Amino acid sequence: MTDLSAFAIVRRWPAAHPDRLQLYSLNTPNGVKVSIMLEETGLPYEPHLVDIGKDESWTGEFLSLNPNGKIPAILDPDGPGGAPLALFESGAILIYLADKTGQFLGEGARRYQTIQWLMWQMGGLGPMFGQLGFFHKFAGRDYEDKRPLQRYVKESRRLLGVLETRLEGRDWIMDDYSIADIATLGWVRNLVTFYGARELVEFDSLSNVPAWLERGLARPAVQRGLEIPKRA
Ligand SMILES: N[C@@H](CCC(=O)N[C@@H](CS)C(=O)NCC(=O)O)C(=O)O
Repeated sequence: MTDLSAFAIVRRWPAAHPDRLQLYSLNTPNGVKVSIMLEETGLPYEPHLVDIGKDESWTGEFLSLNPNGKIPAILDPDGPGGAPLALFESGAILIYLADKTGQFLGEGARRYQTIQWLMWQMGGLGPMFGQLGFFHKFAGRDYEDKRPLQRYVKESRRLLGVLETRLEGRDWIMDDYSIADIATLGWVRNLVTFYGARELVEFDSLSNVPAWLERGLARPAVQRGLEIPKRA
């Protein structure tokens, strides 16, 4: 049996199946990227709920795996060379899981272009939508100065426009379904549902993005992944 006792995180979130990949997460837009990917690939894994509402990602045990204090993170008992591998940052985890399973990334030029769109999500769409959420739905909503909100609304609309153009004549960001779609679907869904920003970003003026979102949400693995791990 695999021994994960050297990893402090298993003291707070014990592994019932230490031979399986351990996922420490919550079903937020960043968290679901990894659960969707795991559901899509069929890799056996054990999800652990890290309740960020209770600051559990800032505990010593979690920080021992991710010093950045954010979900998602994984611990794969069967990493490169058969040694355990701990990883954080959802984009890095997606690339790792794609390489491990040989799925949803491709080779040659296609590999780099997929990573390009993944980085676009990681560095652009995710952070900008997140700021829009802060200023539209959360604490920033009460700020008198509306310029920060306007800035993030404008940038979110622009990014949606980039996606709209990219999806012209394509079902998926890279033609075939890839980790670029897996990274982006949960964020776009969150923007128009949980953040309540559908009208604000003029989502219904788009056609390719809504059709792509619907296509993505129809995938059984996406539906399952969106619920894992869920707060009790
Ligand atoms: N760039 C990171 C961002 C992760 C992130 O922002 N996670 C949020 C949830 S979506 C979190 O853990 N927030 C908890 C906190 O900041 O206290 C990634 O993609 O993994």
